[in-house]
Amino acid sequence: MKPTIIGRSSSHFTRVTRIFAAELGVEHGFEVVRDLAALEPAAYGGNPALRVPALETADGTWFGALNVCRELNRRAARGVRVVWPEALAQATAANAQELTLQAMANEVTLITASMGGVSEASPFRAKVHEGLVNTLAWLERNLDGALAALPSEPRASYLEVTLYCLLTHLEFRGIAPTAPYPRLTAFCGEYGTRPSVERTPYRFDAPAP
Ligand SMILES: N[C@@H](CCC(=O)N[C@@H](CS)C(=O)NCC(=O)O)C(=O)O
Repeated sequence: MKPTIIGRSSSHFTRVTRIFAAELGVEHGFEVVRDLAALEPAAYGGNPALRVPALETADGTWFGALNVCRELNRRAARGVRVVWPEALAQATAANAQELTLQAMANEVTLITASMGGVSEASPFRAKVHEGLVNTLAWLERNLDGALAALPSEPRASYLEVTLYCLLTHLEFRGIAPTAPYPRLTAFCGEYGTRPSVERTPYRFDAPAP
């Protein structure tokens, strides 16, 4: 049985796993979760948190992007050097990773809040949005320092993949413009030329019939 990524083509956490699979050369299937309103874990590969992505394998199912990427790496035949979050032993790089993941979570909160009819003027949405925008400004100032702390290429780093998926998703979903951040925009331009990225564009999957 080929491992199968369960997720959505429009999801940034799912895209992280699809990019990793391509970077590591792991053959896999892709199963789309068509109804995010579903309340049964079975609709999400068994994830009781009702979230994507998951990775279904003959040995078990892995919940969450980082878990999925680690399992893909264990299955990889290609010897790619992977830089995991815990390997970031320098403050700027470690903080860039933390802030990138938090910003991805903020984005999920904002999308869910808007789908749930929470007003844009609500203090709840304002704080989540402000935290996101502050984070983008921090990343703009600190990206070069963070990247300098990574081992030299070739590499697949969780930091770069998550950051790329965050920044492009902000534009895709219209959550916050990235044009005001030239360094982040340049990073996306450079990283976006990788075949793993070109093969996994964001798009909205067809809804359940
Ligand atoms: N900690 C999880 C977060 C996953 C997550 O928030 N996924 C979003 C999609 S990008 C989701 O399932 N959203 C559906 C919803 O909230 O209804 C991970 O790292 O994979």
